[in-house]
Amino acid sequence: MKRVVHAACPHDCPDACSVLITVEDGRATRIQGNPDHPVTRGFLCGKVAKYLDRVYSTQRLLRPMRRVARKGQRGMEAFVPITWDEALDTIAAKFKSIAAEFGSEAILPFSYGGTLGNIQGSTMDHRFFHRLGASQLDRTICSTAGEAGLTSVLGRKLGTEPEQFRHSRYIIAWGANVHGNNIHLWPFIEQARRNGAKLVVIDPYKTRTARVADWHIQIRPGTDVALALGMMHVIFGERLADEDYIARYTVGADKLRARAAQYPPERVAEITGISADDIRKLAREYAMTKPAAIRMNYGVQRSENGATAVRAIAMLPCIIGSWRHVGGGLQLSLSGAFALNKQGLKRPELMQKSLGRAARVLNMNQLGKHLTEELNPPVKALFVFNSNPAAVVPNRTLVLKGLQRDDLFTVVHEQFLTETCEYADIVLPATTFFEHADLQASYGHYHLQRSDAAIAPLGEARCNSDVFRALAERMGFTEDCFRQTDEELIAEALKSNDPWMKGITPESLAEKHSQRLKFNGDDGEPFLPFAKGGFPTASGKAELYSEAVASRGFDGTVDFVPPSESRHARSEKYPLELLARKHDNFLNSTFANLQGHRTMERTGDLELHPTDAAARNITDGDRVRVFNGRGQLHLRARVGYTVGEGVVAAGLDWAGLDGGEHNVNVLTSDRLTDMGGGATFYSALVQVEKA
Ligand SMILES: Nc1nc2c(c(=O)[nH]1)N[C@H]1C(S)=C(S)[C@@H](COP(=O)(O)OP(=O)(O)OC[C@H]3O[C@@H](n4cnc5c(=O)[nH]c(N)nc54)[C@H](O)[C@@H]3O)O[C@H]1N2
Ligand SMILES: Nc1nc2c(c(=O)[nH]1)N[C@H]1C(S)=C(S)[C@@H](COP(=O)(O)OP(=O)(O)OC[C@H]3O[C@@H](n4cnc5c(=O)[nH]c(N)nc54)[C@H](O)[C@@H]3O)O[C@H]1N2
Ligand code: SF4
Ligand SMILES: [Mo]
Repeated sequence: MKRVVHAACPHDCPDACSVLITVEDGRATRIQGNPDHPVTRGFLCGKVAKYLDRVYSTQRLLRPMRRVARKGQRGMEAFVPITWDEALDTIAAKFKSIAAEFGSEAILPFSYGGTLGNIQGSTMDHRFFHRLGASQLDRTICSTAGEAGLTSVLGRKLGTEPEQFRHSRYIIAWGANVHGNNIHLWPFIEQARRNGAKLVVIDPYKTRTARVADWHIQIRPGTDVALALGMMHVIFGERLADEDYIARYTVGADKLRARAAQYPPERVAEITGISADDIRKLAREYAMTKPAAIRMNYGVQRSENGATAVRAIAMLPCIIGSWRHVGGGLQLSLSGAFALNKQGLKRPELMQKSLGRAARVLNMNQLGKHLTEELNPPVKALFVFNSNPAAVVPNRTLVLKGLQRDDLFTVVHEQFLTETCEYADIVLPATTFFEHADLQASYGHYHLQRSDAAIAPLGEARCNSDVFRALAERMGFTEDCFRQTDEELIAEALKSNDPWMKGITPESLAEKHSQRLKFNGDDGEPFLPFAKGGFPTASGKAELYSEAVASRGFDGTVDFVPPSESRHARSEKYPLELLARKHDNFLNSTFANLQGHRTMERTGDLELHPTDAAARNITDGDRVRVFNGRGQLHLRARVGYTVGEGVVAAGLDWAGLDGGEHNVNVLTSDRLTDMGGGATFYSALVQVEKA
């Protein structure tokens, strides 16, 4: 029998696609983008279009396993299969003994974006670890710096919906690799360009998006604050600002004017590497072409001054008043619109029961430090799911040193034998989104979706919620919340009095699969979050000066502070700025292990500028050693103009594939961003030499 199941792609991607899965006799035979979904519009990215290869890969983990070899040894031979009962009993016994000896905070959950589904992403797991009294994980690896910067100006993570970009006349993709990481915005941009819109890309790397743009501005990494201030200098100086919008809906404009006056284009040119004429041209075009929209993405905030950079860029639409226009404004993340019942799902009050207080919070970007430094209590157990920390966390050498500890009990719940599994004591098999139901919000559009399970779990795989239900039972947690089914969890999530959630119920979602949030009480009208102010900040206005930011020791407007790991440090030992990038055809470390996906991607390369190559006697194709004080790796030189002078780039990959050891995170730093505790993947200095 043949049927078509409605699902939603749960990967960490702004597009949150509506997916149709054809199932024949219990087996998925086809995947396609839903043609009726207003953002998906009938196509999927190259990664997920090949998803059957992932679901039915012969490398899928299908049984629980126990380690029998030393930690760090690769391959299935390092494990023997065990039953779920044995696995769960072992974990529960270990958690109990560790809690008794060291306190429950010696146990640390570690998860991130394996699935962004609200049920499999963070519900039962949070309940479980709260009830256990485990340490809390500060999930900062991706977006918290940007969130801090954005909300310091706007108050909430809201912005321009993708459907409106078709009406824009001027589009800036600012640290946003639209073609690689946000492909469903592209058709709207193309539509706008057919109507005469101009696309500008501000990125230190010549991405696929930059190559097809009208104008690529190859900014030096970590200097966006200066560029935004330079634009403001021109906009204020040449009276291009929307003074009416500023007067009505912003605070701190005068302080900001004074600051911008310190950043004439000539000074900004020296910092950013962009000519003063280009800075003037960009500012004028942006302020004078209506409507103008900025698609900023998280690339901007992976620098030491990343939160301030986002703060500075978020001020621009407030100054030119582009929030007023359909097709104007700015988008970074739209996730703040989804007022789901997060408290009800996560039950933070359970911590009171176990600890009588909130458990300590550990920043995930510093996992290596937490596992290797003296902590009280030390981390003695790590439960990893929805994440591959051995690959994705910065300062990987330190992370591996920690994971290598024989006295650390590590559980990994996974679909594949990842690099992290190489250090696991117990490995548990996880389902894919084909095999479980979920509720899917988005950070790149305003449609809430229900994802149905298409097929039965493969082998003995279990979904995240099932694993934590079973563990709660083993631990003797008797609260009712541990017995809620996934369907009950979906209903719980939708218990919300927020007006934008009106009319979105378990029943309506089961029938319609996808519903746009109800912004104006009705469907379909363009949503203009800040056309008439309404900023949910302390002042009720867009904060061009922020007391909260100032009280934390930063400039209350914005000011350019160069990253300590940047060319401004004038390091002779490590003079090159590294962009430790994502691949277009992988999703962070996900998909990198699948041969079909690898053939679409160039891996193992170090991209460098001809001048930097010549200075080191390196020619295209040479093997090079890339190193700094944290680590080294060997890559193949690719000489060209994808990067500017003084900048090199390499992609995130699994170590150990193709016989190489090329995981770029041995070079990245676990230093945190200015605000938000974020990761600084794009602030790292290295040296390169011919191997
Ligand atoms: N194909 C694919 N899609 C993905 C992902 C993936 O790995 N692959 N990852 C997903 C995830 S987890 C996320 S968070 C989103 C992220 O989506 P993006 O925010 O788009 O992510 P990045 O690729 O980190 O950064 C975007 C661009 O910022 C540039 N950049 C780096 N430093 C600077 C700087 O200092 N200034 C400026 N202006 N630009 C800079 C980079 O060169 C890069 O091209 O994408 C998601 N989608
Ligand atoms: N050098 C460098 N490092 C980076 C980045 C970069 O740009 N450069 N990007 C950073 C960013 S933005 C992010 S968001 C992080 C991402 O870090 P992670 O969230 O760890 O991302 P992934 O590498 O995609 O690993 C997710 C894992 O979850 C598993 N998984 C998927 N679904 C499920 C499920 O339902 N249950 C369970 N138990 N497991 C599941 C997948 O198989 C996969 O191995 O990486 C960061 N690391
Ligand atoms: S990864 Fe992104 S673009 Fe690809 S199918 Fe999933 S949501 Fe869509
Ligand atoms: Mo991310």
